[in-house]
Amino acid sequence: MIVTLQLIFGYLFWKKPAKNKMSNTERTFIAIKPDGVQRGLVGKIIQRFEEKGFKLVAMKMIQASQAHLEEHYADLSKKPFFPGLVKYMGSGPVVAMVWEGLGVVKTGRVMLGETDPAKSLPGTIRGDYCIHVGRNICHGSDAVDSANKEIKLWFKDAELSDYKSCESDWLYE
Ligand code: D4T
Repeated sequence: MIVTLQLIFGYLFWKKPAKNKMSNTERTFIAIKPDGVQRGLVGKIIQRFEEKGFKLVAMKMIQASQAHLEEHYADLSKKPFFPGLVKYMGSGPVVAMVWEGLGVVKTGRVMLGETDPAKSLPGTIRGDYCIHVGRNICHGSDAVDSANKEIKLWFKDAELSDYKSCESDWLYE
């Protein structure tokens, strides 16, 4: 009897985890493109994510192959700018990074600004540091699913650091 009551109450008052609940350990893939590297903006872009409070989980400089970039931008393969995009992205090293934090995918995109720098507000990375859509200095995942896919494409599991940031208790309640 008691067990039955426990089951009924348990069922009634059990709080289902929200399906889209945001997590402090959400991750996004951010890349500083070859123009961002050449123009000496690596430090400034990293600084913005650090100062915001996001946690750096992985970072490396890599000159990506054509095949790798074609896979990264596979969704855009039918676009007229695709060949130029792949060529530009492979024209020099990029700084590939994984950043972690609550809502980092969406907030990361806000920090980057619009794809077209001309439409990006001052205060955003693209709004402050670039002019042309074909040289927009940084990439950021556009959704949690694509972030996970991109992180897998650019990093091995062993390259992702697992550590507690000493700031975390002061960033989250
Ligand atoms: P990335 O992927 O670089 O963060 O860009 P976005 O997510 O903001 O935008 P996107 O996928 O639509 O475009 C990818 C990449 O293509 C370049 N591009 C885009 C371009 O050269 N000409 C264009 O007309 C567009 C729309 C810029 C970003």
